[in-house]
Amino acid sequence: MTTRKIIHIDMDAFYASVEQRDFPELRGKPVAVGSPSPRGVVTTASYEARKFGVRSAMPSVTAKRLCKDLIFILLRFDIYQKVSRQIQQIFYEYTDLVEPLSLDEAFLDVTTNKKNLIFAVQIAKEIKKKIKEKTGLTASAGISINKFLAKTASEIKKPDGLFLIPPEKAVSFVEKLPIEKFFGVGKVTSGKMHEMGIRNGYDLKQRSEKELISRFGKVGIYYYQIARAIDNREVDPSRIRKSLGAENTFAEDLADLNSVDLELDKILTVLIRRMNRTQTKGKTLTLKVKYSDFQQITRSHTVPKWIEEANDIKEIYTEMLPGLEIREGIRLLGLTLSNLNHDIEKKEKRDDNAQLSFDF
Ligand code: TTP
Ligand code: MG
Repeated sequence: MTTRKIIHIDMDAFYASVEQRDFPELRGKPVAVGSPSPRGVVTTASYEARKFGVRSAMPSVTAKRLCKDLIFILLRFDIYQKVSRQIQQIFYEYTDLVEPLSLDEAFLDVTTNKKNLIFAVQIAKEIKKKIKEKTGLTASAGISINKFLAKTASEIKKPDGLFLIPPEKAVSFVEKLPIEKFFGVGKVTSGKMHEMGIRNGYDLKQRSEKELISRFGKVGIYYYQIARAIDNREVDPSRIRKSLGAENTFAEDLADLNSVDLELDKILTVLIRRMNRTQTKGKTLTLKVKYSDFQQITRSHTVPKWIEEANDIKEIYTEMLPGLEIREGIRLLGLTLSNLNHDIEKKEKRDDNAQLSFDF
């Protein structure tokens, strides 16, 4: 088996950097992209604002308290999309195996590439240079033998960074890596791992697959593998979004329907933000409930009209709640929208193409 060469590219403080590029008076200043209104949320913060502790997904009110001089800028989604297309074009100069994760990041498999370059580091350097020339913005690159390592690597030297984890260093790199830096290990999980005495990859590797599965469910298999620097997932260029969701794992399990209602309200806010940001609507809503023993249930409802507003969603999930069991406690709640407009548009396009080919 040949070793794969995977690059992960991620733009630095993406929305905020675009705003500082287009409005020079914002350069060097603490900037938050998002609405300053009482219910507003920061989507991203400039590096100057991050020094004060301002972070993505933080309520604007909290951000303002942390940083008195914080400047709020409203989102200009069409501009970010334009930049996103520009950087993707650069990626395709090297390979068609490009898997975008969001507007500002993507995996590239450059094991074989259109320019027949041997060194993935050289490709990453060229891509960073071209991004800078074409958009005026900086990106960070991670290079390694699989997605997990490449993604982890791109975070290490941010901003404007480049970091290589060569195959022979992969295992020792993971051993030393603090558990909260692992791609795919969120805050709640890293907290639990700390409680179990797992501080880094080395500690994680000492646990059996069986123990990790019994503690974390199916994702325990993934934790077992990444502790050994193994990640066999392919870079998938055809991955199109089929659903859009938001979920939350609670630090303490929920014990009554009242708190379920409160938490769903918060999850709804996040989902609506994601829907607005990506201009997504859908026809199916799924409620996911995971109990303290990791048993999971889902309830779905499909409607004939587009689900596009908070009220539509609330109405649907409120109908699903009566009779919902609490059991020993609920550890996770999620809301997912599927049957999306994008997905459907793509399907329609494909059908058009199929139709054309009949004309011959
Ligand atoms: P990220 O790549 O997570 O963050 P970033 O590019 O702002 O900063 P970093 O240098 O750490 O990579 O997200 C990319 C963009 O997606 C970000 O600029 C704004 C948007 N975003 C949201 O709208 N909400 C969120 O909760 C997050 C995390 C990002
Ligand atoms: Mg980024």
